[in-house]
Amino acid sequence: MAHQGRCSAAILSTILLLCLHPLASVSARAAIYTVGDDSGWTFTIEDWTKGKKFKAGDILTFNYYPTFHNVAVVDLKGYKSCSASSTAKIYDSGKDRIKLSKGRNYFICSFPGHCEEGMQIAVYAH
Ligand SMILES: [Cu+2]
Repeated sequence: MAHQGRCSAAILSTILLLCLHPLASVSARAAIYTVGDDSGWTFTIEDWTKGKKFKAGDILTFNYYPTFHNVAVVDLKGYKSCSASSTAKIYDSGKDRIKLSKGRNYFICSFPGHCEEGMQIAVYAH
């Protein structure tokens, strides 16, 4: 009984969160991925995308300590050079949910040296 209560509470709060979240309108078919799985958004993460098939509208969740990292949305040039332009969109909540656009999506951590240490991913969304 106690277990059941916990589960319903968890489900309820998840539903509540989803309803309150601005991305709640995303189609039910969109998948949600946690970048880096249990390790979260961290160093040497480039290979995490391997073998995954992403679709436009899928959500990437970036979990990390905002004191140490952030997520910058960059273009190919920014990805290759590990630099976020002054106009780059930066997420820094530590629990960011970012919707994939069709085509290539590039994300780096813009803290000095982190992208160079492999804190970057390139995602192709079909
Ligand atoms: Cu970082």
